[in-house]
Amino acid sequence: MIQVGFRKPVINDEINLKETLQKYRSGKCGGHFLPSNCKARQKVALFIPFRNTYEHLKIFLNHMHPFLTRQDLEYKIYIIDLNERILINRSPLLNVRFLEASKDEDYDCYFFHDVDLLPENDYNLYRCSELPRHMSVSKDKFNYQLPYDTFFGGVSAMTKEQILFVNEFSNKFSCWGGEDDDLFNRLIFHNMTVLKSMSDVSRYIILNHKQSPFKPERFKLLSTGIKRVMQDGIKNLKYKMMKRTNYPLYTYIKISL
Ligand code: NGS
Repeated sequence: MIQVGFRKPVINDEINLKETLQKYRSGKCGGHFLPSNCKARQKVALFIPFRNTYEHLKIFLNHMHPFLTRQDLEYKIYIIDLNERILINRSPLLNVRFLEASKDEDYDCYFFHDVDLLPENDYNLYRCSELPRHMSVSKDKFNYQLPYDTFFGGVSAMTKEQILFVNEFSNKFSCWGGEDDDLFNRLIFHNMTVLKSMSDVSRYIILNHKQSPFKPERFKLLSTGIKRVMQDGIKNLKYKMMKRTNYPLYTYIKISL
């Protein structure tokens, strides 16, 4: 059965960003888009952690710009990369979302978005609510079921107030896994419920990729996470800015830890 709002993402190796750019030229640079005939209700920053996944990035941008412009959003896409090539230290990379985006604008909504996830339904509205939102509830890889109830990874959206209240992600998680579970624990510790969209609307296709390296220490960090909420997070993150470049379809930021 075809669902209302359903649009199948185009996934092929032929996608070329010059053509995407010709179709979705905004007049502004750095991947900043505005609706042409109205004032958007929310200004949204989308943060995409990037690890040499250029093939995914092309498919992602080609899908996301038309998807977001159809929602009449004002938005900007940030690609965030790490200078260090050896260790993938993921959680500080995520914490930069608020610190760097808020240099440009006081956004109403800050998204964290994996580059390999493509929304399939136009009714999946990219905006924030009075509670943190988890967007990527159902993925084709899991037969469109939530992998576990407390899952907060993939795509999520929080306001500035929500981010600052919980001190964003812990900076201690390296490699893959656990940092999103830890953020979920922080939200619950602060008595915040997470809003989840209905699974037939929040459907995502996942692009194939190799499993990133992970470390067993993440389970210990998770079990002691709540003790560190106040001193480990956005408030004590230290990083060096290596590069910040405005491209037509996105702003590229490279940091070093
Ligand atoms: C869990 C990880 C989460 C991760 C989730 C993704 O096991 O960080 O898998 O599942 N937790 C730990 O490692 C403690 S996925 O959708 O990729 O199959 O987000």
